[in-house]
Amino acid sequence: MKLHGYFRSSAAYRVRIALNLKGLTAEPAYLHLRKGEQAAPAYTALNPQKLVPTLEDEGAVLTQSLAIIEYLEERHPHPALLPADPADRARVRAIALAIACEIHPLNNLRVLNHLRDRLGLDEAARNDWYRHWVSEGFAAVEAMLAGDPRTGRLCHGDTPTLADVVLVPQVYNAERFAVDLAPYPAIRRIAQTARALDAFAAADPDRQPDAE
Ligand SMILES: N[C@@H](CCC(=O)N[C@@H](CS)C(=O)NCC(=O)O)C(=O)O
Repeated sequence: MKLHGYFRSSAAYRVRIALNLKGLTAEPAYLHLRKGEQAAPAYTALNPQKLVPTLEDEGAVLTQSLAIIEYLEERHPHPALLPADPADRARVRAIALAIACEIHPLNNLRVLNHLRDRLGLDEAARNDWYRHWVSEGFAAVEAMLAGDPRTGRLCHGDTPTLADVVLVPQVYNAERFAVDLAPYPAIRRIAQTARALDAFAAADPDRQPDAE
């Protein structure tokens, strides 16, 4: 397997965590997003969206981190990242999607660049945008976690699921942009618990060979 990514890409970070949880290794290939390497023709031939990550496995070229993780789940079912019960699976996916679909795309590098280059927003305004969407999204995720008895030491019970795999990278990003996380005690507690696990710790952006 080969994983095309970037140390700070939270979508690639999700896939690194999932690979580690499943005891899988992928040869890394690095693209420097701030230098625009995701737009190079050799890469867009693999990923026409010009986004990381992309996973290559046995001739298959896979894009979109959640599709990649579900592929890994199907190919390597143990340990499972989704619970057995359909309603529980839907809950775990809903937490993951609340982050991956409702928070992350609004704060992507290309969105922040557009706010700067086309709409003329200065850094303070861009940071305000960033923090607004994380805060609004995290308020909802906090309610989903704090208000549900199925929440345990982690998002769903005590073993890592897809929800934790998506939550931790978003918390890392929020910290980088100095989002106030005080209003989200369940998120903070769960992220701290998950990050202490080897699979999460080894996937941390600051521990990747391309980290700056
Ligand atoms: N929904 C996609 C999001 C991928 C994505 O947005 N990747 C970011 C890094 S986290 C990226 O490549 N950004 C490049 C850019 O904005 O130009 C996924 O989950 O794979």
